[in-house]
Amino acid sequence: MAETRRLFFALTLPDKIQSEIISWRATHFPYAAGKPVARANLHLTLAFLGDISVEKQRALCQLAGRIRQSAFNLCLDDAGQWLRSGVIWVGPRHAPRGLLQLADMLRAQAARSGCYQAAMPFHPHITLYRQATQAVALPAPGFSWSFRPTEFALYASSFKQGRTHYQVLEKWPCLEQ
Ligand code: 3AM
Repeated sequence: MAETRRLFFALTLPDKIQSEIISWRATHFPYAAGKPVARANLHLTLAFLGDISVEKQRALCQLAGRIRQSAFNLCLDDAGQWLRSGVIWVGPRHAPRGLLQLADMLRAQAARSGCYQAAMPFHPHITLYRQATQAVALPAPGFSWSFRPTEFALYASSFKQGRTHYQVLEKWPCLEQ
């Protein structure tokens, strides 16, 4: 059988924002809220591709390289919990148009290439905890991190020795106008 990898497109977060979110998480959530996502694994998923072959990966990378996405500002000022999937997240209260366009393009390219795309609407978020199936009190509004994403990336996800590892395989810039 052809070798496949579990891949997804995501926005990378600047190191500084990753560190600030981790510090904030440590002081604003109960210790046992769920399984915390490691600092280096914080990302904003744009399109999930599933387990795909090297050929399909190459084709999707070519298509991604043709995207000309203008840069946009992203303000992370909202948090929530999805009890069914056990996810606690932070994300933008108002998703910038550029972010929605980028996710739409990547998801449409993925769908056309045969990668199943869930019918659920895109809800941009950064997962902070997984396996958070008991409701927790969310931090009061007032927090926010703003930045200008400079790139999006193709990530490979693997699960080894009880841990999820993400590896950035390729990156593309968001273009300044
Ligand atoms: O890190 P987040 O939560 O944004 O939830 C999975 C994770 O997103 C999502 O892909 C990201 C990397 O694993 N994911 C996993 N399986 C999925 C699926 N079948 C999925 N997204 C959509 N459909």
